[in-house]
Amino acid sequence: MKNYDKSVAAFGEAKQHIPGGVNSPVRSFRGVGGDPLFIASAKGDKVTDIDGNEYIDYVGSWGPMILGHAHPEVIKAIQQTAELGTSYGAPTLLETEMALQIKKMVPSIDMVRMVNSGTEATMSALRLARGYTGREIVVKFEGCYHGHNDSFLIKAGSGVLTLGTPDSPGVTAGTAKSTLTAKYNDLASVEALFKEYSNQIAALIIEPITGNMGVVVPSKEFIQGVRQLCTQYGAVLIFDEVMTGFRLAKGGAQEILGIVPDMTTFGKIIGGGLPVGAYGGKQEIMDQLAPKGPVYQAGTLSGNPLAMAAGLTMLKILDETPDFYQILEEKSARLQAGLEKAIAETGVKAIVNRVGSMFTLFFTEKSEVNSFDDVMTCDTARFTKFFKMSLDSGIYLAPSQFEAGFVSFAHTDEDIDKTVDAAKEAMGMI
Ligand code: HOZ
Repeated sequence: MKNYDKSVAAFGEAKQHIPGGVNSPVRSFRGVGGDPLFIASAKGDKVTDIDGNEYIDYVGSWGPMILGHAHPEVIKAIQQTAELGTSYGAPTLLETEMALQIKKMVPSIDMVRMVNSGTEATMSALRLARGYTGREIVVKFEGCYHGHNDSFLIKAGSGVLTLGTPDSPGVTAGTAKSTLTAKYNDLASVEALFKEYSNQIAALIIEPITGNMGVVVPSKEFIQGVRQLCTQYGAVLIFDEVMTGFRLAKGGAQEILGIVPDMTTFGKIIGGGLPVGAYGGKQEIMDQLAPKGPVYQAGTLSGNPLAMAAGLTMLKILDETPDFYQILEEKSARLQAGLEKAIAETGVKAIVNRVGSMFTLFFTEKSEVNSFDDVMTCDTARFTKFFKMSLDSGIYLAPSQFEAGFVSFAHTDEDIDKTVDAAKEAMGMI
């Protein structure tokens, strides 16, 4: 049993000054009970807590650490840029370079605006879609999470699902009324909403491959149908690629699925882990944004030079490293194969959903997890036992059944095999 004394004490102290002891709820370990690890440092595929325990990390700061932690080139870019000043609130060359890099990797984007987080990106994208269409209603999916803007905290996933508050108090009835919820992978539920609210729907927002209820993959028929309905009814199709963007492929989930959305939102990955988000899309929509158009959105730290330097360095590595995504696929497939073998050998009721380097081990009796209802069949008590045993074996997973795990380029075969061995041991005991 590892010693977590310092983390336990640090959490006790933090709870006296920070609500719940954390600055973002899901990391509090509320979903699994117990005290969260306080992290002291991270390098490559490992994180080290303040008690000196080292873990193989599959959280990766919830996605952006695709190169592993503290990648030397990313760190160098941050250091060199910091020497020149940390924020100007004025344009820099780096911002245009970043826009060009994003456009190169994601062809559906004609224009892109940088913000400071994924939440800011989705919030701004929705305002823009509303301004562009002159309509109010947004359609989202049960279990999908698009940050903590009021409009999206209706039947949401991620931390709110983990904490059991998918409809947050504090969201006004008016806002809740203009958010409609459909069922993921159920095209008829989307069609019914479009038929009923036809020309009132401004936008449909979706995690094209979900991460915030765990990894769930859309059927071809469903995702193509969603695209077709948005086109037919003149609603803006927003792909929330805060998790999947630049992670599943250069062009994100939209490249894999072969769907062209009208707008796309990105998060932390384009800042190399620094606080960044972005939203972009079709020229005629983006042209509505101030100062060119009337839809207002602003921010002093938007396009911050440190964040741009880190993100740009990272995106160029993803773009220019030969076979980057193929190598990542092989590492992730090794993990999946190992976990599936462990499931078969221990007889535990679980399945692995994986797309590229995103995966979720669902503890369910189901043979497939394709919907929010399937996700809800999971045995969270069993997940909790598995999570705790894994942690004690030095494997750091997301502290919730309803999240994705992330494999990075820095994960070695040896560490993946260690993970599988630890998982097998835990599966045999839960
Ligand atoms: N909402 C994030 C996971 N989907 C977690 C953010 C955090 O706690 O850092």
